[in-house]
Amino acid sequence: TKRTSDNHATTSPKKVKVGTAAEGYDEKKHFEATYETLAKELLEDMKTYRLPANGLAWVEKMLNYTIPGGKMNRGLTVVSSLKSLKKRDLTEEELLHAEVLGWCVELLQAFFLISDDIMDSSVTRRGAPCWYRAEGVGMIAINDAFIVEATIYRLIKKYFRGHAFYADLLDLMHEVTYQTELGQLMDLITAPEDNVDLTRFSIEKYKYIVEFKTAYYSFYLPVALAMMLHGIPADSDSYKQALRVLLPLGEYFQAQDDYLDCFGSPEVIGKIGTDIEDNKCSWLVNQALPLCNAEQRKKLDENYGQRKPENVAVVKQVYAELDLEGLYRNYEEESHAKVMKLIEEIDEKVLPRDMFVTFVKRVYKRNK
Ligand code: DMA
Ligand code: MG
Ligand code: MG
Ligand code: MG
Repeated sequence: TKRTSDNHATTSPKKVKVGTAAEGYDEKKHFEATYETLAKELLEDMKTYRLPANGLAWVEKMLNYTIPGGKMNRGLTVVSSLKSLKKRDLTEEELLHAEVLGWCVELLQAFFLISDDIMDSSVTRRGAPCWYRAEGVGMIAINDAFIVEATIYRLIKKYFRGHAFYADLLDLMHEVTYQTELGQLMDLITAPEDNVDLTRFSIEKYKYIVEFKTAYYSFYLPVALAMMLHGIPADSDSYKQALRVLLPLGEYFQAQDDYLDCFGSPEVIGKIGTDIEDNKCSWLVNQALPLCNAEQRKKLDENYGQRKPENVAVVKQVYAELDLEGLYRNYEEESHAKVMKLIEEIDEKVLPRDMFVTFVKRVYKRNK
């Protein structure tokens, strides 16, 4: 994003060339401008349900609080993936369609995050209080999450109702939502807060949780949506090829998220970590368990899954003794090499390799 505006520092960097995919437009700003349009359209649509003025005002505030302002990696990936598939700049219509589906992924993400923050007892998100902790919101956030999910289907209906792939689009969204909810279920029931038992954790359980709670919606979905827009039939084998790269990439991304939960800085990642307090089957604890000696194991048993800062500090001290940061750096290198190798195995005649490389670049060695 900086890259594009810097290249055009001589022209007005703020100016958004809306409606054209000509060379030099700012992909991120254009995407953000489309959010404004879609938010207005969703509010207009709600008026057809005779939603009273205070309801409209609530939804407007809620959408603006929970939808924009993130990294938008998932949404922007629909646009960049369609470009890779077309091997050229997009027409106005193609760009709009990719951006609408990009925002649908961001809406799905907001739906999951609003609920995830309640279930994880999180405090902040994107540098502000989590929506359920915002003034006057509380458990109304649960219904807000449902509304956000429903808006996805209002947009898809508006923009794709007459298209040949409408049913496939709905199927894909529902499938990925279901997968994510199953992943969230396993994430939550593997972390009962009243019953800390570290023998419950394992790398196998970890892999299931992250594949389902993160990889499908964050990595497969944006690419699969672009593939559908490109006209690749839903039963084509190329979706399976895409999964071969995108699931391991998603696993790496969630390990990063778990690493940053403990070692990232809240000002940069915009959220305060809660995995240790929440007794989560995190990448870090799964690395620590086979490495620790009896004394360290005792400390973990006694201090993991406890809400008091002094308990969390003991766990972090054990993590430091085991050099989990160093271990993570190695894992990062290995995962990158593994994913790049999987990309090399992609058949160019089926899918463009640069589509995956672009996605890897968005997430590799991120610090937020
Ligand atoms: C993320 O799990 C998964 C979903 C479906 C939101 P998480 O609780 O680790 O995410 P975060 O660290 O952003 O709260
Ligand atoms: Mg969470
Ligand atoms: Mg969670
Ligand atoms: Mg996390």
